Amino acid sequence: MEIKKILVANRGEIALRIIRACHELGIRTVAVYSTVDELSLHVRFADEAVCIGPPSSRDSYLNIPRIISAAEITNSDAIHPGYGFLAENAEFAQVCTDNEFLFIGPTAEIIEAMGNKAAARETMKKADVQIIPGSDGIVETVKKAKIRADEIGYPVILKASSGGGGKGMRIVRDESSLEKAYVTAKNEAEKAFDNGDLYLEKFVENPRHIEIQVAADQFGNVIHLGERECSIQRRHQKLIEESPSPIVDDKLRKKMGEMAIRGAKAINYEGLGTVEFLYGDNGEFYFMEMNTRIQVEHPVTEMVVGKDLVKMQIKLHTGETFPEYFYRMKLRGHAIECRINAEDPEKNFIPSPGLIKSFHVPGGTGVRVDTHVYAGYHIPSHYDSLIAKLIVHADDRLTAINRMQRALEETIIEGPKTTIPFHQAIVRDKKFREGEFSTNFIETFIFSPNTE
Ligand code: MV4
Repeated sequence: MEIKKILVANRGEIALRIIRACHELGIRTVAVYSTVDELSLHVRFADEAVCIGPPSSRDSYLNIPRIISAAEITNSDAIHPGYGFLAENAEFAQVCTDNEFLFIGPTAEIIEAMGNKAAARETMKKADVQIIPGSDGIVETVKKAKIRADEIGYPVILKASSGGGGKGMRIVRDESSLEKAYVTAKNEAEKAFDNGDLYLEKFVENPRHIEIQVAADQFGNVIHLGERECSIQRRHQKLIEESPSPIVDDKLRKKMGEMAIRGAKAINYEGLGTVEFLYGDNGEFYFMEMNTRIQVEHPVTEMVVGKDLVKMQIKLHTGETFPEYFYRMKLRGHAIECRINAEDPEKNFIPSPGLIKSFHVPGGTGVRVDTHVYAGYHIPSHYDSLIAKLIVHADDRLTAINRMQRALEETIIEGPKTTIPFHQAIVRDKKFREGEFSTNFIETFIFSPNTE
């Protein structure tokens, strides 16, 4: 199938990232934008741009009819959803297909199957993928949750089946607090996702979040591209990601990789996907969720495999298969990404939108910056606060950390407060440098800005 024009249904750095991949493939691009994004670089660098509405996401980047109309009037062949917004919306994928636009992502059926987290657990269990001990599907009542929690033992965690990433989640340390946790988690889930279904898992203490990047063609071939270590997160937002993980050796990578491939094959997966695992301090790892989109942190994988994942993703959806050497892809060196947000780390990460007065990006060997902003750009307050991803690559982890320190030092952003000082504090930290951390790292981390 040949594709001449792709509409990018997103904004910010990822929209620009996708436009770059398209242009290298000789594919024309259409940007869509809300009225506050007119001066963003994704609009500037696309071949065409269509304003799809006012700032509110609901009326622009989340508005399916407006995006489909933009694809129609520009005669686009395909739609790339990026991450966030409509990327994992099964209805959107189906509407694209029904209107004869190629959706750059898996089918609506696969998105739905993995979007229902309780059902995804069951599906993966059947595929012989190790899941966290827990409920079979949803727990319909407090009583049923109590019975299952007794069987697997406390602590347990209640999670929203439509959730993912924190909302509608409660850790339960003993039977006496289960009922209240169940009710509050259910209410939260109903409010946030319009679906109060909950499932139960054994709570894994001090886990690491490690995910495997997979890629599948349309002929049943699936490869994995190594892991990403994503344990450095705050309130379920990742701050730093790296590849490889400091604790994954060749043997563990092979086991995790094979398990991820088995899971992807079991659901006839198509395109790029990520299988998330929790790694416990007992050395065991368990399937947690599968993400059916290109992820924010994909560049760390790109740096160690030396491949453009967005180009690969587009090619897979146009029916290309993997060249033979992809099955014995070597991972080279170590990559780290810091997400730079317009937030004040000294004021509980309160968003800090507004005018960027000056903007200097670092450079030199092994340094990459993915951003849609520039000096004179106004960060709108309506969307997430990611303004740039700083990615470094080096031969080994310590060299990469030192390179990240150097690159952070060179980065100058005047105007908004940013998370740069926070990143500088993390990369100075002894435990971080030793690779000894879990998802609890930030909770116990004491931030003191360097005043030198
Ligand atoms: C868990 C877990 C421990 N055991 N699941 C899921 C979404 C991700 N953002 C965090 N998640 C977790 N799932 C089991 N079975 C620990 C986390 C977790 C977490 C949970 C509650 C509050 C804060 C947390 C911080 C990091 C990880």
